[in-house]
Amino acid sequence: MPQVTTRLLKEKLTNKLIIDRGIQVEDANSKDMYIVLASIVNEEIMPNWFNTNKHYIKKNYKQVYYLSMEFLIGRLLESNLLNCGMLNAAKEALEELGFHPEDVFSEEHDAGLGNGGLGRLAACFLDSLASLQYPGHGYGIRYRYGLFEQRIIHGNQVELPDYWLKDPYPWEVRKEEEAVVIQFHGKVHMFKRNDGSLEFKYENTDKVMAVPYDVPVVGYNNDVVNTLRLWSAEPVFGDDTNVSSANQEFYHDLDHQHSIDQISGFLYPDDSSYEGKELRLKQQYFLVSSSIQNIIKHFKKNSKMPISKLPEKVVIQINDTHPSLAIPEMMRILMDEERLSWDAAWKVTTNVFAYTNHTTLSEALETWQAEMIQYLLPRIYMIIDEINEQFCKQVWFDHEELRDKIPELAIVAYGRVHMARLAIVGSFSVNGVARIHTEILKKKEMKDFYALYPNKFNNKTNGITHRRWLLQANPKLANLITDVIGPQWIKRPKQLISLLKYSNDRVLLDKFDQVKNENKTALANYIHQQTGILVDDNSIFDVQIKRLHEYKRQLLNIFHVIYLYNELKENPNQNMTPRTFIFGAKAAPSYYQAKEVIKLINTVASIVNYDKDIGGKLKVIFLENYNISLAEKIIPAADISEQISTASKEASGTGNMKMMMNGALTLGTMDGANIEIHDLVGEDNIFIFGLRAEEVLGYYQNGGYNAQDIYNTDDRIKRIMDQLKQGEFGIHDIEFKDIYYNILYHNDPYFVLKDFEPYLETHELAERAYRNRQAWLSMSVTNIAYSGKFSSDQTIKEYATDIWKIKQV
Ligand code: 26V
Repeated sequence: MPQVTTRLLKEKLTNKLIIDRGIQVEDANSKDMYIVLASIVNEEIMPNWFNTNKHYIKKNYKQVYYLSMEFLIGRLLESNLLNCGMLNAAKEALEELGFHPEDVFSEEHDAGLGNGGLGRLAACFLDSLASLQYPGHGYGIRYRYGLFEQRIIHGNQVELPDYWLKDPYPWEVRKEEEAVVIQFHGKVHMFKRNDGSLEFKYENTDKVMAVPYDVPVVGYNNDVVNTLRLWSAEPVFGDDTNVSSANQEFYHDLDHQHSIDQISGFLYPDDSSYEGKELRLKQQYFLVSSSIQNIIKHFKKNSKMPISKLPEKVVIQINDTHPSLAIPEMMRILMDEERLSWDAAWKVTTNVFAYTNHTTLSEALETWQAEMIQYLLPRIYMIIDEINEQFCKQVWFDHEELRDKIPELAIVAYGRVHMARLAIVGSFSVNGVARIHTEILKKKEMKDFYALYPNKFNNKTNGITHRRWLLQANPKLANLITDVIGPQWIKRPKQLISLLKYSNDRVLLDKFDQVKNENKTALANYIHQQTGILVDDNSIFDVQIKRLHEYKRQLLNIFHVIYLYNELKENPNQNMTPRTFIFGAKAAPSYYQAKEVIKLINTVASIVNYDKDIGGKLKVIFLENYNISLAEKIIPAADISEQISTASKEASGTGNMKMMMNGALTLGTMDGANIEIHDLVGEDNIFIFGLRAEEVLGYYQNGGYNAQDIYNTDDRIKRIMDQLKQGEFGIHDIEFKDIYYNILYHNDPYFVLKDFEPYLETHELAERAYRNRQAWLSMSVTNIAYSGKFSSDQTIKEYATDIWKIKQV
């Protein structure tokens, strides 16, 4: 794209304000500015979008489709400007016209169509696909309500609906002509055709229209624009051939209208425990049926190849098991509509799908009541049943050694459909998201499947897009890096490694110091404006930002804070580097224990932050409504990145990578991608503590841990636990009995007490290290230098070569 100059942009903005909105710059507010700037960016994007599509069709490239119930894309104006090469000019133009770019960008409502790591990963992958010029697209749902907005009221989480589409969303294009019909319920009738093949006809189905809204995915400075296609559920009106008159009548029933609206109504806000709700199942089938229909239609129209060749031109990645009904849906279309035999259809299907697993937590594993699938999706259930039948037979006859294991391998067992098993059997690739996670899948969680299909299993360590998480979120650091090593790292993030040469260069370290300090001051100002609390920008910014979950152990973190507070109360003059503990976390609305922890953090904050005795040495900040745009503010200012999950529980983590890339040092357990960070930077550049995964798994298997013993022998812990139970926090007499009992009477399932002492000692090490400014900065630069390895560009290249077999265009 030609570089747009500041002068030209100013002119365009001024003209557009007049022509589109009838106002002059002097009278415009930041929202007007946001609207016209987005429209100017769209003018750049649209021709490239059209050309990219045309080019892909003309060359008939193999395409990858990323199917996901979640895409946590956040705001798009700034990243689209960045990727179009217009960001600097736009910022200058806005400033010269009297606006703060930050205010203008903040007018955009975050697209929060995801819960956390899994949804954000999908968004990073789309950015990398387009930036590396891969033909790859996302399919998801256009939820009218994204992840709830969190307010903290009297220390408690309160959820508000996130109506992110209140204002027109400038990045979507409705494509009515591409709508498809999805059918639920009804009866299936089977007929024999003259040639002996079977025909299936559906009767009395409930039909729903899936209407796509396309969002452009802009590559970085390369004119590529891929597509994120989000489906919206609408009633089927008019004299559409598929709709019976009974059906039309049926939709006059408002309840039904309502139940259709619900399908793309809201994102399920729980990523911690699986619940077998029918609406969620409807959402899943709605996504996969519309997407698979669309993919096949596109293939037939553009490739002019027989359907049996689908795997040569199409590969579909399913993001966790949530879209795994795509496998029987593909079988259904291939057999019932394309008239392939079972065997031919199975061959195509199992060469098209690849599955990524994102968790080994048993409470998150999806299984559906067989009867529910049978009632909602009768034809799909028949197919699942047949897949199961054939699979079990195959194990029985070809793998005698696994015969006993059939109940644990069967896709349908004891009245439930096991989605991970379906996904493994129906895919040619199964991957975990960090080295340790994949090893746990192979050796433990999916051991028997690994024995059956050793070649399917592979690892793809997660990554993050350095464009959003460094270039865009931390322009000062990005510019400094470019000043030092030149701009090549932007296209090839692994070249950040050149920074290593400078990790002891005093002049340079001072500049890094200055950037970090400016970012901390900016965050301190934001905190002040949001909470009224003044934090010391010379204090250590210790950050834990992620969903609230017991295994992530925000509780361990706040225990440490309470310990420090107790120490300071006893000895206010002790020599301690001031610390600011920053939290951001949403709890699933129904997750009681998680909500108690939020309340505890806020209660501790309300005591510590106002206690004059401790001389401002300790501050606790809980920033409400943690989301992508808040992450962009916090991460550049972090000194310490808390990654303290119970070892073996965090599949990968990606916040760990974002903070590393912004110069924070990880204080964490040997879990998920922390291990790979540790192996890269070396033990001198990271703070590792606590039980190892083998030890945790060993305790689970053989017992041998007793939380009560630690409570009885460690006075520091006893004191904290008793304070919780008795509500003995200064003026507040709120008690946290449930936390107390949960730990002591359930034997501390996440090993909070067990890891407390090593955690505390490691914090002491970190505090001491922080006092040596040069040494700290040198560690920080070392971390940035190695972080290129965690660019999602690297991850996507590995998916593309090992799994997808697609080429950069
Ligand atoms: C689970 C469930 C359970 C059923 C109801 C709805 C629902 C929605 C989302 C999830 C997601 C759980 C899996 C997940 O988010 N895993 C995270 O994936 C990240 C990206 O791979 C990884 O970095 C995190 O470690 C992992 O926890």
